[in-house]
Formats: sequence, structure tokens, C-alpha cells
Amino acid sequence: MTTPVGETTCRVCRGPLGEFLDLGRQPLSDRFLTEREIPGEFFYRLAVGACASCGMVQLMEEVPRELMFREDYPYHSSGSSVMREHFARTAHGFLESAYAGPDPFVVEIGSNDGVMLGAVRDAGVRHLGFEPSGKVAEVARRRGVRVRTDFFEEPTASEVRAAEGPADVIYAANTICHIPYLESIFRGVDALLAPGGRFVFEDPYWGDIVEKTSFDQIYDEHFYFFTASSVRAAAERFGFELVDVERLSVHGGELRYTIARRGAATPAAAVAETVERERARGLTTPDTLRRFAADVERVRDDLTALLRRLREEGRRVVAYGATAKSATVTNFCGLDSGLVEWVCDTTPQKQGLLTPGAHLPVVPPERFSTSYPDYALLFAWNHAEEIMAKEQEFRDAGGRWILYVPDVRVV
Ligand code: DWN
Ligand code: SAH
Ligand code: ZN
Repeated sequence: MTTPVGETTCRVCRGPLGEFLDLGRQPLSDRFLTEREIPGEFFYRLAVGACASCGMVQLMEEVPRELMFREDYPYHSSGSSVMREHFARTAHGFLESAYAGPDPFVVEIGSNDGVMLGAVRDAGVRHLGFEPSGKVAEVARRRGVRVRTDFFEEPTASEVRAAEGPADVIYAANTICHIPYLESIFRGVDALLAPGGRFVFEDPYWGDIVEKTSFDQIYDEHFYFFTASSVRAAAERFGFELVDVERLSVHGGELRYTIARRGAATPAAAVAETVERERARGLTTPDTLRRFAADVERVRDDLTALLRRLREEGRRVVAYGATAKSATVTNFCGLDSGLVEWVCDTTPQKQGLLTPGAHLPVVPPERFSTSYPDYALLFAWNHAEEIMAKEQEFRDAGGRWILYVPDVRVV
């Protein structure tokens, strides 16, 4: 079994890392398994630290990428209608942007099932996705999207530059934060990006995670927790400039970063404003980090107390959405099938298997609608609006949702 790489210094600047939260022994968040696979299950220590020099929040231990992003990686980005719309809008935004040349070339890092590049392809625009996870890459190909089943990094990016010319846009959603080797990413962008092109990426925002105590954003795949300040510093370190930031409401609150080659664009006012707001909030000060860790423990205690009470009262509790995020919740809070009967999920690849670490059975959503429980713990809380609308009948039948972000409550 491969062992994780231990890190005690910042992956970006080599400054000292101060650990502020230990979420314990955790499994691979997207490795759903059979009963027989339980004895060989992989675990690592999930802990988070902040760099005292550049402010980058990051995991203390790195899980080898081949263990996470493999042939059977189960997450399919097209599983949410809100996300499908978000990515179609994003694609059209690029095609209409000032930095897209007359024959634009759009490259995506972590293109998954082609949810964004599908719209670029439909517009007849040159594109290429980098997607190391084999099955989701194949889903995109079946939609007519061009995909390279490879990790984006300096050598693979340089190959594409040599074969296909420069990219006007290099985009990544919920992927750059998955990649510890940020320097190689920026070198790859340097090799591939056109002089006036843009590197655009969006990831869960540390400001939202702190504000909402959404500690389930912390798991193996999420290595970095970005702020405008830490991304600006990283971009400068690697010869680029952060020229815009935009708040997004998807996935519980994200920031979209627009990066250009140094001197290629005038930074929008939003950059300095956001950095200043982060400084005023003290987003990575020891005080804030201590308070966050205390909030996480409070949410864990409230959630386990609620679930134990419901069990004593003889209520039926199930969970909704076998998210990667929920691995942190179930394993940190010790939720087993005595507290939560099963988890329903629309992903065929997850159904019939057990959740990582906690080993809750994953069942298809029909199981939910054919025998409503008393309570449903919403693991996919970031899709609450979409799911609650779809499952209105559950509420009409007297069912209640349990939420734990920003705090534990029943609705
Ligand atoms: O960053 C990441 C994000 C983009 O996706 C990856 N590292 C892994 C993954 O994280 P996640 O699993 O926490 O993402 P979601 O989008 O919160 O997952 C939703 C899950 O819930 C999926 O398994 C699909 C399922 N689902 C469902 O059963 N019914 C989703 C919806 C919208 C539904 O109606
Ligand atoms: N962009 C999609 C998928 C996010 S999940 C969305 O927002 O929904 C993260 C994806 O990044 C996975 O599909 C994973 O296989 C891919 N990935 C991880 N490391 C990568 C790398 N170095 N280069 C390209 N893709 C990578
Ligand atoms: Zn640092």
C-alpha cells in the first residue's frame, strides 16, 4: 500500500505550516467499496494548516494522485441541473470574451464528463480537456468532446502547445485546489497560454468555509483552500498576475480567479477590494483558525447528539447524496448504520457499494421515494435548493431535512 507524503512546509513557498485542525484518520473520499474490499481500505491523516509566510491554507498530508483520480473515479459533474446551467453559462462567457481570438482554443483542466466543454464543442470551437480519470473522460468523448486522459502539468501542457498552438483560455473548476504541485501547473500554463490569454479557475472559498463552518469541504481531494490573497501571492511567485475575482454561489460559495501574464491586463478593483476584506476579516489569523476548529467540534457534537436522540426516539434517519464531502462528516463524527440507515444517490457507479470508512450502504433514489424516512440528513447541502424542490413530496408527507451547514438544524 502506498503511504501518503507527509508535508510540514508550504507546498507553494516552503514557509512554515501551522496545523490548526485534525480531522483524524480518513479514507479516500471517492472510493466506494464492497464488503470484501474493507480489509484493504486506505487511510491517511486528514489535517489542515496555514502557511505563516504566504497564507495558503492546505492539507498537512498529501494523498498520491493515482489513488484518487483513477479509471473508476465516480463523480460525474453533470449530475446537477444547476451545475449544468452554471457550466453552459461559463462556456458562453468565454466564447464572448474579449480575450478569445478569431479562432479561439479553450483548454480545460479536470473536464470530467464534459459538462463545460460540451457547450464549447456545440459552438464548433476548438477545445481540449485534460482528464486523468478514465471513465468520466470517456463519457465526455461520447459527447464529442476532445479529451486527453492525462494529468495537466508542465510536460503534458508543453506537448499540447507544440502540437496545437497557444490556448486563449485555460479553465478549471473545482480542480486546481485538488493539485498540490501548483508550480508545475503554472509552468504548464506558462507554456500553453497565448500572450493575451487568461487562466481562469474557481474553487470553494476559504472565506465561505470559515463563515459557514463547512468543514466537509476538507477531504483528500481538496488540498488547497484558496483566498484572493493566497492566490494573488502564488500567481506573482510564478510570474503571473491576479486580474479579477468573482464570487460564485455554487458548491457552497466559491471564488473565480482570472489570471493573466504579468502586465497583460489591468487588475479589476475587485482584486484589491477582496484582498482588503480578507485582511480585515483576518481569514487566516491564528484567532480565526482556532475559532474555526472550535466551531467544527461544536457542529460534530450537535449533529451526533441530534442523531443519537432520534435513534432513541425510534425515528428512521437516512442520508441524501453520497458526496465526497460526506466522507469527512461520517468518519469525523462517527456516523454508522446504527445512526443513518443508508445514503441514496443518483450515481449508478456509487449504488450498491458502501461509503468510504463509515460503510453506509449507497442505494438508488427510488429507495427514498418508495419508503420515506422520518428524517433525511442532507449530505449534498450545496444542492439543497435543487434537491428540496425535487423532493417536495417528502416534506408534504411529513418528512424533515437535517442540515449541518452553517449549523445543525431540522427543517
Ligand atoms: O470538488 C469536487 C466536487 C466538484 O465534486 C470533487 N472533489 C468531488 C465532488 O465532490 P462532492 O461529491 O462533494 O460533490 P457534490 O456535487 O456535492 O455531489 C453530489 C452528490 O449527490 C453526487 O454523488 C450526486 C448526488 N446527487 C443526488 O443523488 N441527487 C446530486 C443531486 C443534485 C441530486 O439531485
Ligand atoms: N470540473 C469538474 C470536475 C471537478 S472534480 C466540476 O467542476 O464538476 C476534479 C476533477 O479533476 C476530477 O475529474 C479529476 O480526475 C480531475 N483532475 C485531478 N487532477 C488533475 C490534473 N492534474 N489535471 C487534470 N485533471 C485533474
Ligand atoms: Zn506559503
